[in-house]
Amino acid sequence: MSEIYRASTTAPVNIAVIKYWGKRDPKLNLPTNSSLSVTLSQNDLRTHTTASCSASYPAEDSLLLNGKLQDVSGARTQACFRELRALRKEVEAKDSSAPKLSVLPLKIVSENNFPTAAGLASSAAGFAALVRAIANLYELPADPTELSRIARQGSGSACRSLFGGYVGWEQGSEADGSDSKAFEVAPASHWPNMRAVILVVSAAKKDVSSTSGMQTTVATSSLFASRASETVPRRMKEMQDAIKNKDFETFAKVTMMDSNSFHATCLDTYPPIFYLNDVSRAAIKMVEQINNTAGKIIAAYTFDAGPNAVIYYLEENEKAVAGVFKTLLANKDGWSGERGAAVEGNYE
Ligand code: 2P0
Repeated sequence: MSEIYRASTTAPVNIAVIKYWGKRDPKLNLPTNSSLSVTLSQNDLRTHTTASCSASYPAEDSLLLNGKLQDVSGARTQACFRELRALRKEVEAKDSSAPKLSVLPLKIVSENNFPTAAGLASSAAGFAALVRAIANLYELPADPTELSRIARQGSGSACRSLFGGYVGWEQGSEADGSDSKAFEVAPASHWPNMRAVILVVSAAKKDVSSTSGMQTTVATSSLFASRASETVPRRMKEMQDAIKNKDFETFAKVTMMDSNSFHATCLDTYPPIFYLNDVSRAAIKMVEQINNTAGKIIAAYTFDAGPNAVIYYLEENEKAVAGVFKTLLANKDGWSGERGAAVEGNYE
């Protein structure tokens, strides 16, 4: 019986406050602008992945996600496998006693602890967990920056899930992507009272995938060029300063404005891409009302490539922010469209 080598890890979902939208190289997932996200607590939304390899396995690599066999022949998964095997080969070349794991078939088993039907993006946590699980299996130096470059090739946003807390993704300028990687802006412990509530407006699969949507935006939107070259670089700096200074009002304002800017470029795409719906717009109005009542900004909305809202707030404003949304969801009156569900998220 051949030995089975095994390693497990988890990776969290991240929600961008400065959005990644647009690639300058679709093959390497090199973006047209830098981005910044907040990593969700592992207790809330995360992927758990076990990677194993053995001479006794069938010759083909395999990936099981939530109990379903996935196609691993795609260029993105293959790029991750190839890069990790190359790094393992270096380990084996340096240490002749290291078992030759790089030539063994891989078996990857992943589980999300949130319902796939929730319509929440899982590719970021998925590829981050896959890359780290194999890196652990291969006993590679677990430098998250190095691993982020590999995970980026699986899914762009995955590079940000290799770090906890507040994470940037430097767009880089090299053609080979060597400087397009994630970096830590601040650990979660820096601003421990940050909270989020996720409003699942629709569990339906999005009709325009991020990968194809952003390509159409780059090709057709005239708003897009100024977003990538002027708006985002300025906001990256404002956002990093806001996080360093724990300045919630600036953090929130920049978050909301960047979400609006991203969705404006979607609308400016031809044919237009609509991710927000009436319920999303009602959530925006509700946040504005909460902030007006408070007399200052205590809540921020942001939307990814779908209608679900993520609302950021500080723990001390739990009642005034999350409480209002929960009451609303419990009592459908005044809430148009499909009934939402609240998923609470802490940041750690
Ligand atoms: C983000 N999104 O920064 C932005 C905001 C969606 C809207 O990253 O093609 O799934 O796999 O690199 O990472 C979604 O894009 O795209 C995304 P690929 P990905 O979180």
